[in-house]
Amino acid sequence: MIARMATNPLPQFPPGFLWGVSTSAHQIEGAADERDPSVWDAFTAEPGRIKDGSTAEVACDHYHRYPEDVALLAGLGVDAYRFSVSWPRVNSPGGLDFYDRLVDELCAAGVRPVPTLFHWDLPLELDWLSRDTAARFADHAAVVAERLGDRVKKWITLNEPAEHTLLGHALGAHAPGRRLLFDALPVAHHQLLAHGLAVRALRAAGADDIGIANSHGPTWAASRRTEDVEAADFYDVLLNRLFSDPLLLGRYPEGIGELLPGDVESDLKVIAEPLDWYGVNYYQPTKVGAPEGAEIEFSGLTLPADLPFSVRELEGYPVTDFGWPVVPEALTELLVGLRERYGDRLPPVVITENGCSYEGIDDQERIAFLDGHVRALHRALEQGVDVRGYFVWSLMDNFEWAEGYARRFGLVHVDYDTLERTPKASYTWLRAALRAQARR
Ligand code: IFM
Repeated sequence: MIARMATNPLPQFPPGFLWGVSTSAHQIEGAADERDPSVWDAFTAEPGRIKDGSTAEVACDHYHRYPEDVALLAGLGVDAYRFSVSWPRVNSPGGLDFYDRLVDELCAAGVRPVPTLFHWDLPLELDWLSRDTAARFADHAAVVAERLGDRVKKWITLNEPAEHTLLGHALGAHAPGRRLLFDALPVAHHQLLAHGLAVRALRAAGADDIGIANSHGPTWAASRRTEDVEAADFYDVLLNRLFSDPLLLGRYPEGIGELLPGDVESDLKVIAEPLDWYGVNYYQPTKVGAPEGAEIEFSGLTLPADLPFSVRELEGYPVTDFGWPVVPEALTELLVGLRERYGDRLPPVVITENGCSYEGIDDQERIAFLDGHVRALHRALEQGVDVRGYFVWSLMDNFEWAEGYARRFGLVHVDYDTLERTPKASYTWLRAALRAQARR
């Protein structure tokens, strides 16, 4: 293992601060033939959907190699492991047994299990355009809580409903591959309703430490011109406030509620069930301006020309191998902004994902990225934001959705031919940083 980069010691975080790493079922488990199919299996089978033509049938084979992966977690010294429970696997005979074994292994290793109940791999027969899927999700939550609730104390309902709506249903870049544009709004509403119903189901099963993992990033207007500011505000509503306002304020941003089906007011009471904490996945800020009347390439997506905004290149920052700008200070801005917008309605925050895609085992850029973001997080704490945890995305390289295996986000390298795991320099760096936190 290499850990050349000697960074200054990180600032000290409060006692009890939760350090962890994240993964998701579809991206690492493999063993696709040992569970029911999901929308991602069907999408991946369509020619041209996945950039490198790969599938997640084997992925990291975590399903069979989980003891080795738990040993890596224990060796890293994290307090907690955020993984997701595959809904199609839970529906399959013996599927829950796997999570039972995984949770036992984690507890025996002294790592707290933090499951996410939905991370995009919807059972193939279900559809978020249907309101009934929300009720089915609550049933799924109850089944998992019943089985794991004696050992799992911290729960996450959904991962990034914004991306699942936008990429999967509005733009068609992710499963299920729909290109509904603004007609995808019911997908957002039904996921939020599913979240609220699942919170109730988890509480009924005795859970008292429940959050959601929402993606957030500051939106920066391309200029002070009114057209740019209005376009940026619109984008901010779609990517940020469409999800956080109903959850934390019990209302949709202006103009959105009217576009949604059903008795939205009564659904909002369910959606705004109080949370014990609020999960934030942060990767990058976005610069947005008035529409330019042309298709735009952004984060590997082709955005249509007729949207009421255009995403602009953010110049002057280093970029990851994915082309995402590295802007740690935007994490401080984001957290302070959330606190300002939601005040006392914002529960304690946990960063449920933060990370970067870089090639190589001697990943000094990842160390610099994590170092910068952890410091930015500490600055948010100093400015009074109640942040209680930080999870790195990801424990290991994995199936990065439409990008296939071309993007490596892991602290641990995975050789996809042999499935051998090799800790990267960033793993060694994080282990030392966590030991230093524990010592002081
Ligand atoms: O890999 C994804 C993850 O599944 C959800 N959040 C963003 C990560 C990096 O793109």
